[in-house]
Amino acid sequence: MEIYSQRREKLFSLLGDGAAIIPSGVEKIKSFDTGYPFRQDSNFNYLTGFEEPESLLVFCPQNPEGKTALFLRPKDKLAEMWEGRRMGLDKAKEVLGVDLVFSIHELDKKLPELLENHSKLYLDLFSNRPLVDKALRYLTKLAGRKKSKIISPQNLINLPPLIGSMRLRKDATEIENIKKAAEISGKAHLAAMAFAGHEKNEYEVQALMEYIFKKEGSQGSAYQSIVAGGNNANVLHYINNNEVLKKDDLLLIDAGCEVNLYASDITRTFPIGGRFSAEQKEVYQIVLEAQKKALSQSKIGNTLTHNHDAATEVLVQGLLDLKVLKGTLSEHLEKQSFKDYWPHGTGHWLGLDVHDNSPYVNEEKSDIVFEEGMIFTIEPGLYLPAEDSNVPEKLRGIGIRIEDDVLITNNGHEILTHHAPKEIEAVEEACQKNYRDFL
Ligand SMILES: [Mn+2]
Repeated sequence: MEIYSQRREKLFSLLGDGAAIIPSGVEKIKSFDTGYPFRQDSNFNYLTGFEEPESLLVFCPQNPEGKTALFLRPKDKLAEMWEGRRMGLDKAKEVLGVDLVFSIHELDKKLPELLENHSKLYLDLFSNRPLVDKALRYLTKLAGRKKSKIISPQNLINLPPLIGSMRLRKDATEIENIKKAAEISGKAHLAAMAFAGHEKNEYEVQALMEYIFKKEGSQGSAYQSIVAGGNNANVLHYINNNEVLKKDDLLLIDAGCEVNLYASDITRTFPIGGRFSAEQKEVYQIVLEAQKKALSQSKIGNTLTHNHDAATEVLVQGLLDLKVLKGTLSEHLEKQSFKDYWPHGTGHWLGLDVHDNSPYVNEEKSDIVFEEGMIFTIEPGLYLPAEDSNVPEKLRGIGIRIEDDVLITNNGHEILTHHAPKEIEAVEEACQKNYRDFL
């Protein structure tokens, strides 16, 4: 709990005399009266460690009774019998280390009082409209009391970038969680390589991996698994995962689990029949080399753009060598005329969110520079759709991406997803193993 209170102190220093409200995640209906599994909001978790829905954290540094307040569900014997235990107000105050606790049912009454005498209010302005509307109603009420000498917030400021900047550098516990998630995901990818084969279905491979995610102690997938055989790999967010695999195709799998809400994000591409064909090998080597080039840029002082430029140069030269593109490297780089085959970025921040909600540029609009403790992905790919007549015939239908999770260290970087092989020989070897050894 110490770590959460340190984070709150850090956020206070960024808020100055402003107040802030951070709501928990919301339970979402799947159909009629059945819900999706609840997932706590990442920022709320980052600042409290509290797992329950229907909660709201308030920073109110000008409030004389206490500068942090938590609204949460009160104890309720009947509700708890149906839906599960609640921490309750008294225990929450003791365990979570906040100054004040209130029932969530008192929100309309208490929250406006807590916001008094703050000149500005920080909250998520862009992805939680009901909260913004509610806050505006409270502030309208406060602003109406003109003779009361209460200062009421006159400025609304978007909060997530502030917390996002704190979340850029991971502390030891966060790194440990991501490492654990990466290790479990790596094991699932190894099992998938051993298991996949001719006439198996994509969903069988998905089910095996997600079984391993849970069995090994993660809470499950960090994002929807992509299990894409053959030409399906050329649909970047292919999540249907319901087609039959063919032995001469490749299988692209982008799947990772989360541990204590921290994500891992791995992509591997391997031959369903166990051996790469000459053409598949050729394309694979280009993507692998691009990935290594980007990795070599991953050190303190560089940026994600260094990684992207390094990977792009290798990929575009590869597209020229494969005769998918014609012309010169420099003209394609200048015109960015490779996007049909290399359409996405090389990486993103990784953390509580798989695409971690942290800034990519600073206030001067220049790239965020790598510092020790930052974690991101490196995921170059080449996509050569079966339908594209500009692609040499023997290459059509090949789609390859290789993705690792990378931690910046004081002397370079550490690859957190090293458990899943990516060298051609090691991948082919993994395809020969017995998947039962991973269960
Ligand atoms: Mn990714």
